[in-house]
Amino acid sequence: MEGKKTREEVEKSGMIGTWMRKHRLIYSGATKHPFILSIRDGTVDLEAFKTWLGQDYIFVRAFAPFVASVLIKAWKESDDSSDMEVILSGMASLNDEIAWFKSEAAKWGVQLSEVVPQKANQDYCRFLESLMSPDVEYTVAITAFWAIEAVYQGSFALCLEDGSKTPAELTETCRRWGNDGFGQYCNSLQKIANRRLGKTPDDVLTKAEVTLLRVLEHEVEFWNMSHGSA
Ligand code: HMH
Repeated sequence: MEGKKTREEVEKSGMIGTWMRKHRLIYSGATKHPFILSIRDGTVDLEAFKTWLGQDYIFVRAFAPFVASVLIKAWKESDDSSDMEVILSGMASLNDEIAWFKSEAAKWGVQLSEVVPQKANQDYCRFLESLMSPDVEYTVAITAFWAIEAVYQGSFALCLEDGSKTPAELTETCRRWGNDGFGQYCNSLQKIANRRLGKTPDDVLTKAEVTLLRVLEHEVEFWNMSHGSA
């Protein structure tokens, strides 16, 4: 099978590592988006930040049921009972995150009840909903879950690196997703995805790769929307 990695090669770095190398340009397009780079260099438009805040609150409210659907799939399909704890911990942090969005929005004067989801957000939420179907394999769903979290982790971690000029009022936001604990959690999700992808039939592998690319595209569109460049 030319162009394809052997199973042994895949087991060394994991399928996710292979895909990250193969799709590194689109991945860095999602994590090093101009909106994120503007936070990092301190030139961010605070109106754009407020737009992101309100829109992401709506996104997270749709993301929670998606994570619940992954939990159900893990319970039904997983070959490792410890997956459930990792997914549950993600759900628990979403509870905290929703409370955080509310208090952060109040600080910035953003009325969450009046936020209207923009098209990129609606499209992304509809995509999440399609992944909640029982027809979507656990392996595909956990790959998407990892990618959604990993993009935020990678993006906001950049804004905390040495030399970044992130405005003080945004560092707490960046720490939410850029902190080491969130990084560890993403690594746990990546390990689960790699384990599943390492023993999945080729047709499911293809579906997972396509789904990963869709996630990255939606993430870029979400940043574009926030940045006002949609
Ligand atoms: C758009 N992607 C988007 N919002 C989020 N909060 C995350 C990923 C990570 O939780």
